[in-house]
Amino acid sequence: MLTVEPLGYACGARIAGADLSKPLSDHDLGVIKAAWTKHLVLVFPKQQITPVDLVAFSRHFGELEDYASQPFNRHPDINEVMVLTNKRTNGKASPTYNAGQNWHTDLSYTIRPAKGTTLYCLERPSVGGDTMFANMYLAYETLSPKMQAFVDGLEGIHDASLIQGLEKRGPEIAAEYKRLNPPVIHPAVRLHPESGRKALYVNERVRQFVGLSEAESKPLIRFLCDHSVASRFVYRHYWSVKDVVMWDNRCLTHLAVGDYDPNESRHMIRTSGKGDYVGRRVETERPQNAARPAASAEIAAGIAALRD
Ligand SMILES: O=C(O)CCC(=O)C(=O)O
Ligand SMILES: [Fe+2]
Repeated sequence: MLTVEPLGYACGARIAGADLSKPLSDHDLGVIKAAWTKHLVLVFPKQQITPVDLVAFSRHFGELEDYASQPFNRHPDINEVMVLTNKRTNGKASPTYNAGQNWHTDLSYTIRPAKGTTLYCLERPSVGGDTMFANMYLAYETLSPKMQAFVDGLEGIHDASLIQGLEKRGPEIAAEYKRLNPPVIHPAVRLHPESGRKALYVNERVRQFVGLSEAESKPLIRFLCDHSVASRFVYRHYWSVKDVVMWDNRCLTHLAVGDYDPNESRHMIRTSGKGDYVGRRVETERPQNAARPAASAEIAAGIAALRD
């Protein structure tokens, strides 16, 4: 028998009584899906599972990402499993040692951002290394109606170069990451297909809004980021080894807190579900603009220069 116990008001619930190393019954899967829609972050404590079990469990919620856009620390045999670790290999720093350290939603810098993510904790430092989750339904719903109407009409440009600490992973990794992930456009507000609620889809990896100048965008992005991660919207997960945590990237942002001793191991494995929605590349904007008559392009460039 599964039990669902809320862990936070904003989001988060613990599911007790599940053994994710075994196939799930339709009934239990139904309970988990309903709890996920309601609580957004689910914690399954004390799981003894293999990477193959993690894949099998995650597949219940849809097709999995193969992490082709970030092929830096995948499991040696399973492309769908990413290894998030600060452990060094042959004296070299792990390319995922500082993953997720600014507020983000997974793979939003790709054209098909991850639907959900499942993380399994194998080792944790003695103190610190929590993960925080912010409820982006509440972030949207607590904006004033005028701001909601404005943000409803915006699209954000998500840029992998805004991943905090990307350059610290090494120049080759940073360059390859950016090459594989040119900026993409996603709506600033997304309707969640299962809950029917609108969620803010703006985070610290958004560079600018389409049609607004950088100067206009920056303070609004800052405001929305700060507003969305107010403590009353946040659940903070304190990890225990063998926790499996799954979250919904369509209505949450999250952050890995980097407050731990780098000499202690923090080691996790992860899967992500392929998104149920596809955005578009920034480049697809250009041909439309380029198609304008030369004279108006010149005027537009002049106005753009004044605006910036
Ligand atoms: O390591 C963590 O706590 C979370 C890292 C992260 O952002 C992720 O797995 O998507
Ligand atoms: Fe993440």
